[in-house]
Amino acid sequence: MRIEQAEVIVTSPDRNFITLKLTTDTGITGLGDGTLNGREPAVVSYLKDSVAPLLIGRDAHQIEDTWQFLYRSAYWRRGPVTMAAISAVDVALWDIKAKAAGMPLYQLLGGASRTGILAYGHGSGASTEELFDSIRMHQEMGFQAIRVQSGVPGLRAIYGVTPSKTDAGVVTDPGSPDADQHYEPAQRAARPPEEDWDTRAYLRHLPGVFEAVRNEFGPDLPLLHDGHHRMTPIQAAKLGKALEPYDLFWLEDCTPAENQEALRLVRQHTTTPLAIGEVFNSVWDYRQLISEQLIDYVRSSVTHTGGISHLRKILDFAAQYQIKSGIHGPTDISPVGMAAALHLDLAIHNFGIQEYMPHGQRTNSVFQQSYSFIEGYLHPGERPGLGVDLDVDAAGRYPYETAYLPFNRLKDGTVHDW
Ligand code: CS2
Ligand code: MG
Repeated sequence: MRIEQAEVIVTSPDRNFITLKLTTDTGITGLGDGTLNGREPAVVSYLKDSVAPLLIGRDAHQIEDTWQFLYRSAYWRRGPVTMAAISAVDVALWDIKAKAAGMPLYQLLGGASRTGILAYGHGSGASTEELFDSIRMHQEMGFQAIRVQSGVPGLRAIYGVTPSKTDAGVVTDPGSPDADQHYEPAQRAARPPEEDWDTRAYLRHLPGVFEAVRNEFGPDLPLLHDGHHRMTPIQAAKLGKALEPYDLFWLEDCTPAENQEALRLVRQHTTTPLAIGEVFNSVWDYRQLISEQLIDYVRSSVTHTGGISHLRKILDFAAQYQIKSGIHGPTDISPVGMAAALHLDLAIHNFGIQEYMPHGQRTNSVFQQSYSFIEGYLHPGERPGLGVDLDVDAAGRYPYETAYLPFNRLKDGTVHDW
């Protein structure tokens, strides 16, 4: 079975998505997600100019050889653009192979290790009242685990919280007419939007938010929080310790982890579980974090980490240290990338939890997916392959629009992680 065609499909229903579609000489097609929020054109060029021409004529069944060829023949190693492009190829080939075998992709990964995939939703609010409303709405939608993101007094805008009444991160129903109320961090603009930040104000405010949430919703509800790379290690240690009474499921991206040793300091001070890795793109970014058990959850998405083939290897490495998956699943992971995550989630033994921000109505008109969300659990479905189809005509109705993620400046004007 040879690859005959490689098409890069750019579409921007609720936000920009980059999809690779491979077609074989048997007529079987496969889809892969190469979306890199705020840097989509770079992945489009890498795929079109440096990858697609090399795929034509290759045996579509040779997934591992294609992966190693694309990784090593480029000479230059790793990086988000390269690994998103390799991921799109890898996932499209797994989609093809599973369709050729006539079974859902998870069956090729070892079959189901569980009946459903526990998901967490994005609870958020500029105020405690809005936050409580958002948590209740997610519970009504069936979510049994909730991420809590809150505004901070004195800050104009903050990651994960829309200033408006509309709840950040989720619409009441993915197909609802207010889907365009969806929280989307990347803003369609000619330049990255600037937001403000004050770590000390955040550290003073957040423990009180979790105390209020625990008092309102009780001790059992699994609660998560995303620090989004904005603290120093000692600040992360301070927050992790302050949140221990509220028994978080995890504290995510508590400090930038390019310096993996930094997590040793955090680990010394707190037992709050740590999740890291959504901005990482290879096993090398995790080597120390996993081998020294400095984290509890691997946050990478399939889309940004070289695909199913490479993320599976990372998760198998993590399993040796009792570290679990917490695959990244915001709306800037397309339904194709989400489906790939779900097949992996279902098959691996060391599954932890899956992030789930339902896509909006326009996105669902472009990507027809077979995955389901029922009473807090996701399932990829039983269709052969990934279980996602892309309507090329619908995709053509939403042309790419330049969009950038925000960045932070501190009060003195210093640029800071957003
Ligand atoms: C966030 C992401 O979901 C998360 O954990 O960190 O939404 C992140 O802000 C976006 O993926 C950036 O594109
Ligand atoms: Mg995050």
